[in-house]
Amino acid sequence: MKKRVFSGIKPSGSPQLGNYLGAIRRWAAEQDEYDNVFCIVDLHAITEYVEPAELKQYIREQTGMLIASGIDPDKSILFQQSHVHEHSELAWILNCYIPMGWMQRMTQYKEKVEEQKEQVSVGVFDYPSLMAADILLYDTDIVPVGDDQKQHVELTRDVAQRFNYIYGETFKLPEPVTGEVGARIMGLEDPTRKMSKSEGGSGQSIALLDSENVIRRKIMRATTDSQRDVVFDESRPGIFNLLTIYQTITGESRNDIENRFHGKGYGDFKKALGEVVVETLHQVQKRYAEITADPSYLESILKKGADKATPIAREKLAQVRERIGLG
Ligand code: ATP
Ligand code: LTN
Repeated sequence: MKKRVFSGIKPSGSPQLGNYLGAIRRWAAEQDEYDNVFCIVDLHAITEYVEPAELKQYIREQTGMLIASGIDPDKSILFQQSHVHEHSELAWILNCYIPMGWMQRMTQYKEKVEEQKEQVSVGVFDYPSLMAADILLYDTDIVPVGDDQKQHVELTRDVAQRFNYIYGETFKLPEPVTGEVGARIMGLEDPTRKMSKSEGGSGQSIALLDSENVIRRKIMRATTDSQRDVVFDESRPGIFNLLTIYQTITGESRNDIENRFHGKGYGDFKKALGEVVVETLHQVQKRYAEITADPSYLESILKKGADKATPIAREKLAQVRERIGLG
């Protein structure tokens, strides 16, 4: 039997290069090895305000991008979180087994509190519980995530263990798996913050749907430093990040890349990087345009995905309810 993979992506903005290199591309490449469940986590997206029309659009973009990047909806289950009500019900149940202290230690939550203070929503605080529900409903073995999400998967394991301890074996303990290269693509303007869909100015991230010119321009303007050598030096976060993007896309070794750009300056390297990124995204964009030409196609995919996910989630939730005494 194949191991089950579960992963989620938030429709909180237009998908960006970090999502593609750190997550989507790998999900697609490893699709045949696993039994996959990919979820557009719309209930996670609303933990921070999104305009309703934009949310709809982002859900479409995210779904279209996954398919354009090679996720095959006949091989993998691809669905929208809120279509399967069991996710929110299990999240509530798990809430009752998660101590406040565990949640208060979550880095992502702490960062949001720093920005938003008391205005931070209860949804942001409770986010990891819903994420744990997503994962645990499907007897997940592996959760491929970027570095930023590891802590949430650890919390998922902790609450699963606690529940199993009280009520007997119910949940499988998932393993977080991060790629070695590309697990954390940083922003172009501020390379000390990660590239993200929802944060930073428009020059911070490369959207997967950015035009060729915009991609080239953003890369040419990316923050570097006053040195010249194109080398992987972690103390120079700007050029280090650009080199990491290059390495992730081409799969070449650091040595080979440094040799290629030996004696050349940042400008030459940025031009080459622009070409590589444009080339990669061109394929995805072409496929995306084909998929979205039929407006009902994505809806029908999500409907089919929910039909496949629901019986799995329903069975697990019924077991949980029974164990607790709600059944
Ligand atoms: P947001 O800006 O709303 O926080 P995000 O762009 O960080 O969104 P998510 O939807 O939270 O993206 O994450 C989808 C997947 O992409 C996750 O597996 C996440 O770890 C990965 N990911 C997100 N940003 C990066 C990044 N900069 N580098 C590598 N992987 C990333
Ligand atoms: N929190 C994740 C998105 C997410 C997820 C999940 C990832 C929600 N539920 C379940 C893996 C498994 C994020 O921000 N990237």
